[in-house]
Amino acid sequence: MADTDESANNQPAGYVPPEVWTWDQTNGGQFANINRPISGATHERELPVGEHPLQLYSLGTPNGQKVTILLEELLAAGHADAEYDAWLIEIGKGDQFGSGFVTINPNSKIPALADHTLDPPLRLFESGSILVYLAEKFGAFLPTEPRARAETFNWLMWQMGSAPFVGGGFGHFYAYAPFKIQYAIDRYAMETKRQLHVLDTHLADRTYLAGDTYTIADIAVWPWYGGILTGAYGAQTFLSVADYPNLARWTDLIGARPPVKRGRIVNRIMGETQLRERHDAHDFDVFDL
Ligand SMILES: N[C@@H](CCC(=O)N[C@@H](CS)C(=O)NCC(=O)O)C(=O)O
Repeated sequence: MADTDESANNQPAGYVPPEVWTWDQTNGGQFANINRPISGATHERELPVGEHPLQLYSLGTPNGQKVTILLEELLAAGHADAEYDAWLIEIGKGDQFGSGFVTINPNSKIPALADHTLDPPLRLFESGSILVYLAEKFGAFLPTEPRARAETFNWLMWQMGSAPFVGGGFGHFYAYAPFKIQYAIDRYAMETKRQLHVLDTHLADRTYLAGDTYTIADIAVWPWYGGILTGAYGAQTFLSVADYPNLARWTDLIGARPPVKRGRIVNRIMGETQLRERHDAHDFDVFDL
């Protein structure tokens, strides 16, 4: 905590943290209307249920894309029981605080999934948990050989722990905060570049993150770090992404897979190509993917 003599340097100048933090609902920022210091539902709203075994409630952010990419990969690999309905949860409108969504995810964040092949349906939240559940359920994209399996989990857990520094740290302060704070941008740009270098170094002599096999680790990491390399936050130049050629090679390799091209547009509400909801494999037919 800053000492009061230095408070003139604080942002805003003169700010000193009070003894007890209180919620200022007018503190601005892009997410001010949905951020709350408490959990739970704000309104009653049941979730829709479609005809497929898996019901996904999500948005096409990097965390959402992980699940839709895996589902499209499973379907492409012949696992017909991976058919799914992808319902749109607009987090900017507060859909994640509806009572039905909170029942599936008490943490009120996308993605959330319900497996209706079990009675009562099994609920899943946290994208890493969803990836592991689906990979184990279908016996796919998760190696059984101990070293490759351990590497898959190493990189999956790395992604889950690391990406919040990219999204909630760098992305927030570089692209979304209501004003630019050099200290915050420097801190998180440093960490984001460190993470990009970790991946680039690891991928120098491996095709995929776990070695020779494409796994749920690649599926988890690609939307975040492939996203940075291809334009997320408009930060390619700022972060000098040309410094990471091995990561660029891997980004292109994963991005060229047809199931990845399909999965990344599901529940998207921004950008050129958007499939707001997905209920049928033919929903992709209108796109030139
Ligand atoms: N660790 C979670 C993070 C999920 C997450 O942060 N989801 C964001 C969108 S990418 C969200 O739903 N935010 C809504 C909110 O915070 O109210 C996961 O991987 O599933």
